[in-house]
Amino acid sequence: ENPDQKEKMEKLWKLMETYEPNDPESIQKSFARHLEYSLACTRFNFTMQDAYRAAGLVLRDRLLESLNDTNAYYRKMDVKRGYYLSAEYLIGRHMQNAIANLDLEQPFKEAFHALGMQLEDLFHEEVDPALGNGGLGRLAACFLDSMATLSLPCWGYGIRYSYGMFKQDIQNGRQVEMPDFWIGDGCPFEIPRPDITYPVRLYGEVQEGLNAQGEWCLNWVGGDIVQAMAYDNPIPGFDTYNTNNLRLWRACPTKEFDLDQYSAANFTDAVEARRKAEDLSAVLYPNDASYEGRELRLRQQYFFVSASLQDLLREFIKRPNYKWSELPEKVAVQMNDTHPTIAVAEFMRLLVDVMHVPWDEAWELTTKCLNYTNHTVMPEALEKWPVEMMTRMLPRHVQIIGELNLRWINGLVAKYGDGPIIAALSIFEEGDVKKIRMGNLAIMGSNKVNGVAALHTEIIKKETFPDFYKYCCDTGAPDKIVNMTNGVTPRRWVHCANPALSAIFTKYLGSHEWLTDMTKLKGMLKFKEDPKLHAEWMEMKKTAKKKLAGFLKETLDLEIDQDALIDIQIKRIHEYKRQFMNCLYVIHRYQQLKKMSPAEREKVQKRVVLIGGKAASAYVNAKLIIKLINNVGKVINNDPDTGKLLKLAFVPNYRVSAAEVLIPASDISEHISTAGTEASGTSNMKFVMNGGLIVGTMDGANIEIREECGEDTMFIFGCLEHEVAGIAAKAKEGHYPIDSRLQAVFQAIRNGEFSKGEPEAHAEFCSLVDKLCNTHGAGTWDGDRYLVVHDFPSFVDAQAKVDATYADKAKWCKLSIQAASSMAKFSTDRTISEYADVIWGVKPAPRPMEM
Ligand code: GP0
Repeated sequence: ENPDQKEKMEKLWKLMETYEPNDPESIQKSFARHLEYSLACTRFNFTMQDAYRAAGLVLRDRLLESLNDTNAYYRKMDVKRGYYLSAEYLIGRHMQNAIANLDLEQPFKEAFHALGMQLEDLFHEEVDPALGNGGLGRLAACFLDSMATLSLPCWGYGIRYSYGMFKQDIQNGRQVEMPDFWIGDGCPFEIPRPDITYPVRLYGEVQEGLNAQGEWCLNWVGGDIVQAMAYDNPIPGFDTYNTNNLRLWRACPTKEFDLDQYSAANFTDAVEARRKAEDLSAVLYPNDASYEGRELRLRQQYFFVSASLQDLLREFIKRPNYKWSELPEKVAVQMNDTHPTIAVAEFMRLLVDVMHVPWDEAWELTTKCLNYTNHTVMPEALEKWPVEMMTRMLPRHVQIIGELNLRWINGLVAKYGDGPIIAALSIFEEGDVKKIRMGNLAIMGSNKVNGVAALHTEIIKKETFPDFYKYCCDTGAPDKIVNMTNGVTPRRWVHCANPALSAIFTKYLGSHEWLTDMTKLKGMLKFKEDPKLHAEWMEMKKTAKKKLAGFLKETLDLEIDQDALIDIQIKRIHEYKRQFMNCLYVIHRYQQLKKMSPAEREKVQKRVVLIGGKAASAYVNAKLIIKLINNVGKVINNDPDTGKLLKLAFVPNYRVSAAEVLIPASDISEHISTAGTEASGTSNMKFVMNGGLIVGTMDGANIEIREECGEDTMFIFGCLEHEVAGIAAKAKEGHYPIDSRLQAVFQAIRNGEFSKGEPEAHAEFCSLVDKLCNTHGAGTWDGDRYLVVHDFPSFVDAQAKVDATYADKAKWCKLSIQAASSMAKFSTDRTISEYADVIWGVKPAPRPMEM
């Protein structure tokens, strides 16, 4: 309007268009500016922590430029967008990854070296954000990296927990949980957005009323309203100018201070009520592959789902002349496990009640936009919420679900008549406590449903959701259930975690193209017997082992022999993952060594066995297994006969930053779940990409890794998935023989060899052993549910084969190179391209450098 004002604004915009230069000197200047002006440090007084922070702000400036321009580009191109809804993101440290992906490695190194600082030291100052439990959360983080790298217009949505995954302390061999207040002094890589908030209602009631158009409608009113405030986490792609966003929601009290409800005398109660709103995003539930039916957890889920759907719909309706029928051409949503599946009902509510889209059209849009990933076949992980609880908290949603179910069941009865399939497919589970099955709701409301590895997807069809699969086949849609084999990002897990290996690949292949196209690694195969490469490869492993040795010295005061074979099992502690079996094997190996003469012992391969992982705080047996591992380690490591030849250590507080040190150093790693129980596994992929070989069962993605890398690269043992039921049936009848070597191990435990002076621990260890030996329980089998006893002998054989193979260094090296070079399939770039093609229909939109 005012031409003078406009001119001034244009001047401002011009100023805002100038980008931060990336030469070393400019980086140094930015760094100094942030130290002084953002952090108020002086040249006489700043710490490494300050230096890390200032370096983080230097990166943040550059991330913001890219994030803003990428968003503007997506809007301009009016692209279809993908939205990943996940209650967990195990993102890990940002700094090294951001430097690599922004292509700033060289100038950063130069800039900081010239100031007398090592980048590595800065990286170590960063807290490791742990907003996830394990595989599922880390997968979400790898997915974000690939979405950005593939220039896909995809965002992540989740919760900004104030307390992430607990810190695990080991006291007297037992896990002790410590709070992880990761936000502490603030994180330079997140951008709080007080301007982006949405109201989220909880509780209250549904009233009949009239909408703005004067039509009859149902209104959800009353209850509590919390505000969801956005915190943006820029996700830069590698070798692209795109930076995507991970938007995490924090719960805040509503802004206006509503004193009507409270008299002035109750001022402090009013403040207290507001403070309670913050509980919603306070803490991550530390359960993995099992849920704890807590009301606060459902509130968290609804909170972030509602905010995310409101946000993405607002983006959709910002487009000029939008039509609801276009929604599926512009929006694809992925629900990561059952955690965000209240989205089915919330999407309907927003469309029908808020946007006034007619019911049938709304349902069509919902089922075209939403998709669901299943991550486990453990029944204890499939969430079910009591109808009573959900009706109190989300009354309108329960109405919607009831209506959806009525229509669904009517259709099914018309098709199949009344019968057990109807009860199986219903969203409601009858019983003393009537429940809403989130898995069923998710499948019904989704366009595609996927498993995370080939075997897992087959099991979903045949065992987890057989009736749904039958329905899909009967209605001509068998491909509603598809497989999307998991992956990992080679940027974090090879390039950043193992720079020596990254350098080898780049040198032998002549470019770093392999980092965005892992099929290029096939080019390494012709060198797999080249002695020069062998020398460099072994040097690479040595470097990684040195770093690991430093880490173990620092965290455990443990000294390891650099010639030892490094054997690692790091993952959540679970009975199905069988850390217990691994520990039993180590005891067996110890017993063998003890029996030998000193001369015989000389010939045995030295081994260091490392086991790490967190146990859910209420998972009694998992915590016992941790205690057992610690006690066994103490005995073995301090025995002068064996201490040099065999070591067992429990690595405390396993987390992303520890994985980055452990994985590159492994010779073998253990992926030994009972066949049919591990959906995929993803650390298996990281280990092999780093030249480690796998001891594993025919389970999850192990099967596909073996297919890609060759049978000779994997030490396979144990029963097959289709054999499990037969073995269990026989065990129930009492036929379940225990190998004599395992008997000897049990005997040692029962004799108290690993619980001297600890009567409580002794009783606990005996209870673990007794459970394995109890072949038939009352009615259901409560014995060795995961077939440790059955698989033990073949596990021992597989370990013997490891030692024999390792003795031939050239052969081992060849297998290591062969395996690492055959891992293209397990890059999340491949996984995400498939999601984008088959499920989302989202296309790459690389933005040009200059906008
Ligand atoms: C599966 F159900 N997973 C769950 C869960 O609650 N948490 C979790 O981390 C994991 C699987 O156990 C997995 O096999 C899988 O690969 C991962 O989800 C991602 O799909 C472990 O790596």
